[in-house]
Amino acid sequence: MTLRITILNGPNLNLLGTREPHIYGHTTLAEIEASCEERARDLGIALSFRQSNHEGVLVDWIQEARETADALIINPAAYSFRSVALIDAMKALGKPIIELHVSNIHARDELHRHSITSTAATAVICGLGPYGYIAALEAAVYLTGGGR
Ligand code: CA2
Repeated sequence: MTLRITILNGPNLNLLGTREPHIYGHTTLAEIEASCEERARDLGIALSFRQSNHEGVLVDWIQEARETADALIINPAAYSFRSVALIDAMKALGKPIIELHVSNIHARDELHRHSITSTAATAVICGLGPYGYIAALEAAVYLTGGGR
């Protein structure tokens, strides 16, 4: 069976590549999506790639992934540091979850250092830039045993 992976992106990630390139680089989210689609094709993954600036929408999509995905990759962005709603939804998923950050949050300022959503993740990837998304796809294949 085809492995189904959902990638969710949180608030302001639609601005990637347009500002603060010293932290987030020059690659846009559309370019990241295109490279994920290409890698997913090679790996035989059916990919859903989405972004929202709204916490409740992200909660809805995590709940939807209970039925539609075998693993979840999520960059919760600013919600990483305050969203109990995302934690609850992630804990209810019952599937492998990889939390992903483009930057190395551990080397950031106090405000961006302590992800609380990672407590509900199976694994965390950070600091690899846009390549983190590819690494996360490969890790999702590993975590799911390569297919259903
Ligand atoms: O490094 C990451 O992927 C982050 O999740 C990105 C979040 C930040 O709050 C986290 O600490 C780490 C911010 C995403 C906003 O991205 C922007 C990109 C360009 C211009 C403005 C914001």
